[in-house]
Amino acid sequence: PQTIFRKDYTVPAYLVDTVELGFDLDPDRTIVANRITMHRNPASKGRDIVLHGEEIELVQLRLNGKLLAASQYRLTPTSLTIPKAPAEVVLEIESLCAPVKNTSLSGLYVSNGNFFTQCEAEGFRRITYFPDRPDVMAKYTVMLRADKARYPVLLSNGNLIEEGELGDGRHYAKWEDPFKKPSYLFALVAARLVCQEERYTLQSGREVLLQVWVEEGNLDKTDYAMQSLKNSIRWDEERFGLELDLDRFMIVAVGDFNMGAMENKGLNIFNTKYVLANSRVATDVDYAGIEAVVGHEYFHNWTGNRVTCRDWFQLSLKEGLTVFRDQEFSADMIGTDTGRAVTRIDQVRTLRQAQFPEDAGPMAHPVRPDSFVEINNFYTVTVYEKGAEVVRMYQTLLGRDGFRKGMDLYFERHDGQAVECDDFRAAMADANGRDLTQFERWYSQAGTPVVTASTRYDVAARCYEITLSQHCPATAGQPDKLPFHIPVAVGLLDADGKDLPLRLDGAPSPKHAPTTVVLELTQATQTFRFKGIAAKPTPSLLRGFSAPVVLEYDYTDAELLHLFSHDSDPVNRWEAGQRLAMERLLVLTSAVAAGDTLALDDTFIAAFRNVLTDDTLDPAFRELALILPSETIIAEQVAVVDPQAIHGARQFMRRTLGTALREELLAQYHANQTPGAYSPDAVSAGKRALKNLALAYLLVAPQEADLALARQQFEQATNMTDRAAALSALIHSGADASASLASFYADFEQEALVIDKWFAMQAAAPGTNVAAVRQLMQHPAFTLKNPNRARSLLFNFANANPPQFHAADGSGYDFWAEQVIALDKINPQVAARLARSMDRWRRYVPALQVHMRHALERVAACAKLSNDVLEVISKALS
Ligand code: DPP
Ligand code: ZN
Repeated sequence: PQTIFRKDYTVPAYLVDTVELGFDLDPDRTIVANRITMHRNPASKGRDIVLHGEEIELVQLRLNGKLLAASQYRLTPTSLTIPKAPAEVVLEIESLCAPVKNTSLSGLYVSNGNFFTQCEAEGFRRITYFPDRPDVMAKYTVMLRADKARYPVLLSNGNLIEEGELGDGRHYAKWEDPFKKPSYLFALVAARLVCQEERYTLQSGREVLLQVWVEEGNLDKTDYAMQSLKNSIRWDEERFGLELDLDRFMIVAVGDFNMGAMENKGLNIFNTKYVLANSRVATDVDYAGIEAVVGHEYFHNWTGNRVTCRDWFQLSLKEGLTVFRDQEFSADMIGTDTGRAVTRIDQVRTLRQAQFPEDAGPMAHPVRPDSFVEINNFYTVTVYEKGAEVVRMYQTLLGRDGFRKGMDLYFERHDGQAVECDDFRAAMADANGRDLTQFERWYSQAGTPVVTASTRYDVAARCYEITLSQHCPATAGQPDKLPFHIPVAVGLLDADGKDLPLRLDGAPSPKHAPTTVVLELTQATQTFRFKGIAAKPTPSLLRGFSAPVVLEYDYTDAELLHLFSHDSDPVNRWEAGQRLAMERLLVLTSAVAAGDTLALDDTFIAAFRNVLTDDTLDPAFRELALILPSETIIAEQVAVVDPQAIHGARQFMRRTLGTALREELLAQYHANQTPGAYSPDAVSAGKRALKNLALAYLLVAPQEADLALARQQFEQATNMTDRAAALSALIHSGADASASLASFYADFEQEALVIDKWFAMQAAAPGTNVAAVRQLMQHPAFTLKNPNRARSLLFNFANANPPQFHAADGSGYDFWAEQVIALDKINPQVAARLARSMDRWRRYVPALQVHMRHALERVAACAKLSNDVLEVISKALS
């Protein structure tokens, strides 16, 4: 397969002014008529019109009214080229596609009998011939024709301008999008659906129509998505002065979807997982996901749609920025400082769980990649979550107001354009009179920087020095890195745990000295001096996780315990607990591997007890503080990964804590009940989280009473959060949970998203081996064709069940190879995601590596692999 390079970008030879699309929708044979007006791009020397096209059949082609003979154009399986075309062109293209056969869910496809589209990144070319690249922006008019009884609802982007009957039982609807857009934002829906709708008044007084479209039985699950949409609209007005630019905004839920959701102009299409919720079927985590994703897609309307990407290498321009915006939205919706910190801690956990490993593995790439084989493989945690961290750092460096000024300038300069990451950086720099040249390295250099701190206290001078050094490990194609511009927020705690006022040597001293300062590390090594420090303090480094780096500092246990008890920065308070746990988990892991006796010190247990029982702390924070680093995160800390040893160590620690803190856990379990009507608000959700974590700890080595407690919760739960938590705890405890599993299944058989949970919980339980997963695949409810279902069982097994996936005989890897190959025939994008589960294979103990290599080679040897899977597998093996 061909590698595409960022450096090879050229401007399009022709620009499109208008697109008129006509669809005669039929599952087996849809006719697409496409009338494009285009003109030569003065910035290009090209004279050929190059259109993309894939898996579609050309019926006829007219240029400026004249039918073209086959000799007048070149057709390949992926393109249509018209050489030496005139300067002004009207193309009329008729083509055919077969939506019902489209299992890749890219382009126009059928899901549960309804038509949907997904065009990002390169799906539009599977619908019609077109210059399918984001720097070609045009105005679209869309005519949809379909059988009225089967497809009563016909939707596309923008405004409905006409609808009516066609005779023969068919009807039509004509839509017009007043805004220029790239083809990846095109969408249509033809379906039997119903909607919840509402007229909503913008702050400007303009009224807009909001709709959430779902299948008939799901109308009782749309309230939260609608509420989240209204909150998003309000938030973007208030925080960024950005108004909804359309008269109508639609969200449509679909059960078969590769991603979370898609920001098509005015017609967002969503995975049902991020729309449907009521207390019976959705957990607190689901509710939070809906709020975040509804926000995310809505915020794309400005960051992505009004200002879009010049090319797909710039993907983070819209995704990093929009993730940052949805993170800030979710934090503001909670509104409290600890609430914000809790969301921040979640973000740090995601980075460590998924992005740091990616940055250190065979698929490592910069936030703005330099090359790809298949762009769909680059919708990654690096582009999204690390990209969001990069955007967050502007705000950390420039302040909230400075960041807002940069955003304003960005829109002033680029509204209606397709631009680059550099343009965003330039707007931030220019709006604030700052030189952000070095900051560019966050976009161009892959890998997670390591910042090493050392400190020195000078009693006589009452001076405290912090020396920061940085280095970044080599990544593929980038052996040597240059220093990054890293904001490192620090505070200093005195012996009582109070924040010291900070006065930096050489910097102007404000009247009221701050207690947190942002040090800007730009060199390989720099020393910062704090004056007027009366006694040796405890440093709180990288407060708020101010940069996506690994922070190394030789903390003593005493210092960590001090921070864990007192740090005013909740992120670092949490972090101190994670460090205390990690040190011990690493020792325990070695001990398990060596067959030594395992022990956990009382100091550590006491520190956990203190946090668990400290009622001045938010339950949501306490829950996070008591979750141990995951097995994946532990694995990233060791030189050679022995998954069984890591699992054994972590389980030992959980069991020991569960036993030692039994009384306190039970007390918290009872103290954090949430009686009354269910509400997904952060305070209630935090209580449930702490309560259910307590239950999970109790069930690591359960007494009969604990099992009874879990069964009682399972049976009497009035919401899915509590029901699922109890069931999961029961399954993980190793006790016989078959009766509960059966009753859960029977109760929720009709709720696809709940059945996903049923599969997912079993897949992740350490008692579920490969044979059991194969058994679950035989279940009538299992199918590889539905991405959510495939993910619930296969991905959870591969990514969330290390002791079984890494079974010594390699059976987990054989199974993985089989499923990657099977999925690739159905849906390459989903297959390639599963293929990523083997990214870190070279870090495992040699005996496992042999099996892993074998499994990778088995996939690689497959005759017909998609580019998606091929890229992932060949990078893993290279
Ligand atoms: N652009 C979508 C999103 O991130 C994914 N295709 O919202
Ligand atoms: Zn996005």
